[in-house]
Amino acid sequence: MYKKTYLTRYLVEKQRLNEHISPELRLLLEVVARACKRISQAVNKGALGEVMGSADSENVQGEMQKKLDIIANEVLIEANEWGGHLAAMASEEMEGIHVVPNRYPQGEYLLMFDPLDGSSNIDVNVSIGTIFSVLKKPEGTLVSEQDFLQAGTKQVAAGYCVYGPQTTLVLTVGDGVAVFTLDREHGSFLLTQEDLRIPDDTNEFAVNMSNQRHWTPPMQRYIDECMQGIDGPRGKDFNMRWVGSMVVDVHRILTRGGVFLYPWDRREPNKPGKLRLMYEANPMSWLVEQAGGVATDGKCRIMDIQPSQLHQRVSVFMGSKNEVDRVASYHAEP
Ligand code: P6P
Repeated sequence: MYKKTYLTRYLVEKQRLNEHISPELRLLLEVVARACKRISQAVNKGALGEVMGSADSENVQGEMQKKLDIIANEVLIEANEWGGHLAAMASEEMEGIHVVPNRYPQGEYLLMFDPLDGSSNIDVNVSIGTIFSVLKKPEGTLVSEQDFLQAGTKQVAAGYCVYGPQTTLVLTVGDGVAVFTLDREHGSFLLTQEDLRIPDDTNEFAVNMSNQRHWTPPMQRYIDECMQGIDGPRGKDFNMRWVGSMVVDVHRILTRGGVFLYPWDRREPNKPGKLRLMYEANPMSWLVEQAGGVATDGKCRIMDIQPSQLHQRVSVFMGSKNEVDRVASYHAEP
């Protein structure tokens, strides 16, 4: 009989083995998981829940917001205000930080999230997800935006929830990567995989090929060699997958290997990349590294980047070690 390990039991066992995992952190992650379950229910209603389409508003990134972007953001804020384990939150959908109001119990953690990654896929019924990252609030001071500007190596928990054919919660607290599948009958997340490993080699890359003419020469070279297949310098054929939801493309890579690429391109030369460091690249980088993969911005390890802005962007190359090392080596050449 399959050993039924629910999220709480998994976290209690990790708590016993790792002193940095406090009961408060465990409870915080359980609050986030419950919020993801509620978001999953809203997403699954689709048109029946009157949650499809745009909200006729823009987020801080200047992107059109979908109704579900706003709903997901509100679900996460409300759940975590009551949760009592946070000092403050930051979200892709909000310009500044959201300090937990004094009428709620205050905690020592900082939560950052992209409430609904890939929201352009909502209206066409393609998988999307929530990405989250947890930091500890520095001692003493009243919480401020500056407290969030910590390198990815300072994360104490990171994860995502994919709203697809299954609702799948994937997380790490620094001791491997675990996968939980939502058992809708009982409304609980059941451990279905742990200690995920990304193969060092792969023949599958994830990139938006329509941007090819805008890339730098090293990026052009890497993809061109993959496209030459077995007749080219790589000596093997490659396959391409691009969902358009980072959370889904990275979930595939964590599950079967691959390399995810979103490099700088000439369309917005003053921005280092499209994806956001604090609540997309950093949490995904920790998960990838915990599964034996590599995550770089083309020059350095993503998790070593010292943030200067809450919504700063970054180039992203992550996944199977030997492929990411190769594309990074092309960028390192003079
Ligand atoms: P493009 C979704 O908007 C997102 O931030 C990531 O989830 C995804 O990987 C990327 O943008 C897709 O970007 O340019 O292919 O639409």
